[in-house]
Amino acid sequence: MNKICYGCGAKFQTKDKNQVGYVPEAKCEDARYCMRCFRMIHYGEERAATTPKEAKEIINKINKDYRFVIFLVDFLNLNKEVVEIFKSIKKEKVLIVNKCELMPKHINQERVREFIANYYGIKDPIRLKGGNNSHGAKSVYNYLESKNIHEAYILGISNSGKSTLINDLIDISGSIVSKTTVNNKANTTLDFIRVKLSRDLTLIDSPGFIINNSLNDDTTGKLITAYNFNMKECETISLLDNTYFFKFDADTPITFYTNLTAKKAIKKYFKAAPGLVNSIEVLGGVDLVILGIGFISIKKTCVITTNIDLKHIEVRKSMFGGKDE
Ligand SMILES: Nc1nc2c(ncn2[C@@H]2O[C@H](COP(=O)(O)OP(=O)(O)OP(=O)(O)O)[C@@H](O)[C@H]2O)c(=O)[nH]1
Ligand SMILES: [Mg+2]
Repeated sequence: MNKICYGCGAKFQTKDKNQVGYVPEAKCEDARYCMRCFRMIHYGEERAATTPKEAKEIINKINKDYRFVIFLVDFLNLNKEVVEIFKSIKKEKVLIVNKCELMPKHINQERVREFIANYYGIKDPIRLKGGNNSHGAKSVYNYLESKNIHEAYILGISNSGKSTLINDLIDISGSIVSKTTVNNKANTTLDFIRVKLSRDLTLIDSPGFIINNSLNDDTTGKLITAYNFNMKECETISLLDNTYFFKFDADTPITFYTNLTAKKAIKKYFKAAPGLVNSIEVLGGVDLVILGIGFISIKKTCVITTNIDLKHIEVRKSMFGGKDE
């Protein structure tokens, strides 16, 4: 049997219900989707795959190919590792920073684009896209048309919206081909899926890259929310129902951006917080990027102590600006 699932790209198999690509023997002839995708599409089930495809395997394949690359990351998950993966793709490519409609409304997106190019040293074109609807996808469609690109890979970080983009482009092009599976958990797409939208445009969906030092293996892609706090000297905040703690040694306003849901995404914490053994000194106007969780924008210079191992944290200049000394 050589068929692959239109939803996730896994090869069909009829032997093991618990492995990817399973379809019941009786349905095998006509099935377009494996059981896992069928259940995600029709019953809204959220199921992560057990083992994501290796980043190296994807990059090697792409670098041997001739096609253009569209690379997606959502602005919440932009970090050095993602940029390194992007730069390791030695092809003509464009970086699409997605879910930008969720940025605070006062943010000048053109400045964010310039910031990303300068701070991360990206020479390739960068485009900000927002909205999982045809409006956001139309700009990508127009871009491909203007560059005369007829075939492209859609690569990027898991859960960044690659399959959604393909489905929106299917709608825009008026094609009736089967849609790919979209889900708010990571690792939905399991292998490459070639989608021929028209005579002039073929796109290839791909499994997402997973961030190595991510603190979160349940990247449920809910809405990104911004939480504002005024920290006073020696106050502590706890994140995500008392999982992570940050103590500030000086007064500073902060904003925490995350798409993770918790009863208390962030709150002030007045007891002695456990495990505050790692400290970082930051200047005003930086983001503390907590891999897999989001980022905290910090306005003023301070020393922060935390229970998080520093390999999960990156300090960068603030993406949205706003030093407040
Ligand atoms: N807010 C917002 N959500 C989006 C956007 N694009 C996609 N999403 C949501 O992000 C989640 C992941 O979308 P997918 O298209 O499955 O992401 P993917 O990159 O294909 O993920 P994998 O196949 O797991 O690598 C879904 O809940 C989408 O509805 C966007 O532009 N804005
Ligand atoms: Mg996908």
